Amino acid sequence: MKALLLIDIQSDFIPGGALAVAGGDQIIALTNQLQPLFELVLATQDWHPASHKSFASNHPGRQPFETTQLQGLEQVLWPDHCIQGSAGAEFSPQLDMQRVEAIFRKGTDPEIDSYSGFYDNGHLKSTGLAGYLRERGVQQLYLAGLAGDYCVYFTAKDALELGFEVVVIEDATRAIDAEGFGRAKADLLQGGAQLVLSRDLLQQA
Ligand code: VGL
Ligand code: ZN
Repeated sequence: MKALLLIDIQSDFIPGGALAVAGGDQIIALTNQLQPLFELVLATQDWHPASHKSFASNHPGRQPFETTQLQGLEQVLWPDHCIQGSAGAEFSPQLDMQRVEAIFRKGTDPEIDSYSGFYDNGHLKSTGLAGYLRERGVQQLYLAGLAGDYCVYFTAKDALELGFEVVVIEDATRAIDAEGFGRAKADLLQGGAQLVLSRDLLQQA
């Protein structure tokens, strides 16, 4: 059984948002078109308290996109984004949510960031996504969403490690940094992930 996981398609990651990913708006109609090909559609939602330590604003004198150490891990300092209950944390209003059966929130612990939909960056706590997928009999996990070089990449990496077959729908994602995304894709291929284009899936259907 295959599932489609929509990663962080939230207003703050869409042009006009606080941590806009260039072209992020261009994947929404496509992900809506892809949804009917899957028996199960799930979503993740970046969901930070205002006090989150991944925000540059919580480190006096530091600027967004600088790096620091957090819980012994390298951490990019982001602009404030996806604050719990804010408009920017909402799913894009253009995103079809009727078929989304469950939403996995991440990034709620102010002390650690969480790019993957499965675990925080220190792999200290699970979101429950792996157990959910196993209980629903999912073997193949298709990924779409934002951002390709952060949350899509780390979700794919964990999914591979957990033993799922991973398919990244390459044109249904956009990256913050093109070079970083190039490295991420090479790493995922190396780890056994597949990269496909949405037209290949839509033609098969
Ligand atoms: C993300 C940076 C910070 C993402 C989330 O969804 O890729 N990136 N928080
Ligand atoms: Zn975040």
